[in-house]
Amino acid sequence: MSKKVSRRTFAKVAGAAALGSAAVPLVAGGASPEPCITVKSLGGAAAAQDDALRAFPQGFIWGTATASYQVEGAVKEDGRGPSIWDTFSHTPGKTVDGATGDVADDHYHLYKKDVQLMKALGVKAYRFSVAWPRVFPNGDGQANPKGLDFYHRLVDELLANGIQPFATLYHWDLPQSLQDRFGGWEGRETSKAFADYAGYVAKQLTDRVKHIFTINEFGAFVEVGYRWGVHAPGLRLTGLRLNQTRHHAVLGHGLAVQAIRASAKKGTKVGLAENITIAAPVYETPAHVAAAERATREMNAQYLTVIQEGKYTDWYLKQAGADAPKFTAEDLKIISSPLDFVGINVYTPQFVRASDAEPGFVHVPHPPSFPHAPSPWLFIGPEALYWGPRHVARLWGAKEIYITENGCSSSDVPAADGKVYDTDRVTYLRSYLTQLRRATAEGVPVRGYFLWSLMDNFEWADGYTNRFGLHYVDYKTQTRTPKLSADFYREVIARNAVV
Ligand code: GCO
Repeated sequence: MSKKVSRRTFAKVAGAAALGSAAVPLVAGGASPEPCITVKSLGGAAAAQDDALRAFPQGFIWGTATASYQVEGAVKEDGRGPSIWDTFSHTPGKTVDGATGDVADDHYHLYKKDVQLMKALGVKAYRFSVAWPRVFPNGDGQANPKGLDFYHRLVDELLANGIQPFATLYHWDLPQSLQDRFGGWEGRETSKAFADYAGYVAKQLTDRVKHIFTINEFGAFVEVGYRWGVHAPGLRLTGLRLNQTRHHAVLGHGLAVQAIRASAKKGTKVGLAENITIAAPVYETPAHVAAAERATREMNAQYLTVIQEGKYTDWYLKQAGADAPKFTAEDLKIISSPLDFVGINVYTPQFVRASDAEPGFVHVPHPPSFPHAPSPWLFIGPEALYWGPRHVARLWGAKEIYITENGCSSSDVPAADGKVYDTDRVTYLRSYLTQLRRATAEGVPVRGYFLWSLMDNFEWADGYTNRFGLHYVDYKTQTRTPKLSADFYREVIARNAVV
C-alpha cells in the first residue's frame, strides 16, 4: 500500500469505512488502475444489522401491474365494444406517431407467456385491469360473457402458477357508448352503469380474485381527460361541469363498492388505486412535515379525501364557490363507503413548505434542473414513496396500504448483446424502495408493492415512446426481453429486501 492516496480518495475511503461498507477496492488518485486500499468488511453483527436495514416485513407482497388498453390489443375480438381510448387514439394528432392500442403487447393472446415472465421474476401478485367494453360492449345493458371469459382464463393461469390476481375494474377504457349517451363521467348515469358492471364482474370473479380495485387514478383520468383534453375523451371542461365530473367519478367508486359488497364472495377485499398528490416537506422539520400533511389532505380534496372523510374540505368548497359540485348527504355517504385497503400509485412528490397564511402551506415548484425521467412529469423524488403511504396512514388511519404502481420510463436501448442495461431504472427503483423500506420500518402498514410495469406498453398519449417495462418489448415481433431491472427485481423479491 505504498501508492499515493489523494485527498479525494482518502475522503471516499474514510466515508465508506464510517458507513461500514463491505470490501471496496479503491484506486489511488486515479493514477493506477490497480486497487490499492481495501476497506474491510465489518462482518458479523454489523452485516446482520445492515441486512435488517434492507429487509421488508415478512409476507410482503411483491407484484407487477399492467392495464387492459395498454397491453391487451385484440380490440375487436370476442364482442368487445369500442372504448373512448379507441376513438381518441384513432383521432389524428392525439397520440405520438398516431399510436393506438389495437395490438399493443397482444397480451390477449400471449397472456400465458406473460404469466411465465411473472413466474420467472418470482412475483406473488399481478395487478391487471378488466376492460369494461369487453364485458358490456355498450357500457350497460346486455353483458358479453365471451369478453369476461378472457379474465377467467387469465385468473386461472395466474393461480395455476402461484400468482394472486388483483383486479382493477376501471383503468380508463370507458365504453364509447356511455360517452356518447351521457357525456361519460360528466353524467351521473355513468356512475350507476359502473356500479352495475362492477357488481357483475365481482359476482363472476371473486371465487378466485380476492382483491378488487374500483377505479385507477381519479386524479389522472378526470384531470387529463376531461380538463386538459390530453387523454380520452379529450375534453376541456371547467367550473361546475368539471367539478360535477369529479363528483361523479367518486360517486361511481362508492356505488361500485356497494355493488361489489352485495355480490362478491365472502372474504373479497375492496379498495381503489389513486395517484394521490403527495406533498413532501422541503426538509424534515416538524413545521414543514405538518404542512405536508395538511397539503396532502387539501390537494386530494375532490378524490381521496372525500372518499376517506365523507366530506369535501372547507377550503375546497370555498375555492370552488358557485362552481362547487351539487351533491346530497346520501352521495357523501355512498362515496365514503368503508374500504378494506387503499392503493396508491406513486411516482413523484410535490414539495411544500409551511406558511402562516391559509391554507397553511405553499408549493415549492421543481426548478428546471430538477432530475426527471424521459416522461417530463416524472420528477425523481424517492421520498414520495415514504411520505405517500405515511400520509395515508396518518391522515385517514388506513390499516392496509398497497403501492399499486411505481416505476419509471427510460431510454431503453438494447445493447449489442440484446440486453437492456437500464441502470437508471435500477437506481430509481433502489432509491424509491429504500424510502418505502423506511416507511415499513416505522410501522406504516404497507402490505405490497406493484411495479409499473411488467413490460413496455402503450403509454397513452405518449404512444410507444416512453417505456416503463421490466421487459423490453420488440413490437414488431412481440418478443419480450428481460432488462437489467428485471434481474434487480427478481433479487429484491427473492431476498425480500433492497439490493
Ligand atoms: C397512469 C397509469 C399507468 C401509466 C403509468 C406510467 O396513471 O398513467 O395508471 O397507466 O402507464 O402510470 O405513466
